[in-house]
Amino acid sequence: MYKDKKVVFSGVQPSGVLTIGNYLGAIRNFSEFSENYHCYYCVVDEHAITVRQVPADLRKRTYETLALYIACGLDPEKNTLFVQSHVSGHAELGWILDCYTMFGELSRMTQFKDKSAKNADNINAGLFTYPSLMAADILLYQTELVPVGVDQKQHLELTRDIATRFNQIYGDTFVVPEPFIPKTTAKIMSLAEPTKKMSKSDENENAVVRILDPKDAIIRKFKRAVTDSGCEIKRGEGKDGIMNLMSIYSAFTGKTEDEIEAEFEGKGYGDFKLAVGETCADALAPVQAEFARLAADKAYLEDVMAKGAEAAARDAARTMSKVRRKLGFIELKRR
Ligand code: ATP
Ligand code: LTN
Repeated sequence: MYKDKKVVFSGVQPSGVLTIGNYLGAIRNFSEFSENYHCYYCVVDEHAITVRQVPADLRKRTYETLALYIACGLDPEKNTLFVQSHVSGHAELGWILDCYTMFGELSRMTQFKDKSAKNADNINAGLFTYPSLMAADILLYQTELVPVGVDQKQHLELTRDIATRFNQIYGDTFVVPEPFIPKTTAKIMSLAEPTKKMSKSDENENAVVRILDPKDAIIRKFKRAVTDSGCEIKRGEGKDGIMNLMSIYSAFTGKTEDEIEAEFEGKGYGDFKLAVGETCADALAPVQAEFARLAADKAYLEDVMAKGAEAAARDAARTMSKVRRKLGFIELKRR
C-alpha cells in the first residue's frame, strides 16, 4: 500500500490489564519497527467481546491499552494507534473473509478449543470465527509483518491461507503476511502453572504479573511462583517454573541463560525469585510512571484515537474498494 515502506500490524485485546507476557511477547517489540515500517497498532475491542465483557470495564481497558501502547514507547506521531471498532472496514472485511474460511480450518484452532473449554456457557459464533476477523485486521492494511507471541502462530498461518486462497480466486488482492515471533520471549508461562501460557484473563491473580502491578505485588507474585522441589538455578527436564523465571530475568537484564546459571550458582530459589521480582519491577517502573501521566489525560488519548482512526480508515478504504470490485459488489456512485 505504501510504496516507500512495508507495513506492520498488530493488536492487543482490551480484555484485562496487560501482563508481562503481552509486554515481552508483543508490545515491547512494537517500537523497533516504527522507523522503517508503516506501523498500525490496534486495540482490538471487537475481538474482546467474543468473551463476555462488562461495558464499563471494556471502555476503561480500551483507554488503558492505548495509554500502555504509548507508555511502552509507541509514539502516536510515528505509528497509527487506533481502536478496532472505530474503523468499520474490520467488521466488513471480517464478514467477507468468513466466506473464504472453512469450517474445518476454524475447528482446528487451539485458541478456540481452549477458550470454549473455559467459557462453556458462551461458545458463540464470534469465538469460532475470531480468526477471520483477525485475518481482516491484518489484510486490510496490506501487512507484511505481524509481531505476536507464539500462541498466535496458528492464526497467522490461517491468515496466510485465507489471503492466498482469495488471491488465487480473484487475482492479487492481499499481501500475504509473515509472523514476527521473538526468540526467547515468545511464550511467557503462568507463574501458577508453568506449563500454561500466562494470560491476562486468568482468574488466578498469582498466575499473572501485570504491567501495572505495584512493586510489592510483583515481588510477592514471583516469590510465590510455582517451581519444582529442586534447589539449583539450572535448565533441565521438569524445571518449567525455573526456566520460565530465567527467560523473564533474561528478557529484563539481557543476560544469557548461561550467565544466569553462573550468577546464581550456589544460591537458592528464594534469592533467584527475589532478583527476578526486583528486576522486573524496576524495568516496569518507567512504563508505569508514563502510563500514570497519560491515563490522567483522557482528552489526549481521545485525540490520539481520533487521528489514528481517521488515518486507518483512509488506508482501509483502499483495500475495501479493491475487495468490493473483485467480488462483484457494485461500488455506489455518490450523487
Ligand atoms: P486473553 O487472556 O484475553 O486471551 P492474552 O493475554 O492472551 O489475552 P492477547 O490480547 O490475546 O493477550 O494478546 C496480545 C499479544 O500478546 C499477542 O501478540 C499475543 O501473542 C501476546 N501474548 C499474550 N500472552 C503472551 C505470553 N504469555 N507470552 C508471550 N506473548 C504473549
Ligand atoms: N488474536 C490476537 C489479538 C489480535 C491480533 C490481531 C494480533 C487480534 N487481531 C491482528 C495481531 C494482528 C490474540 O488473541 N492475541
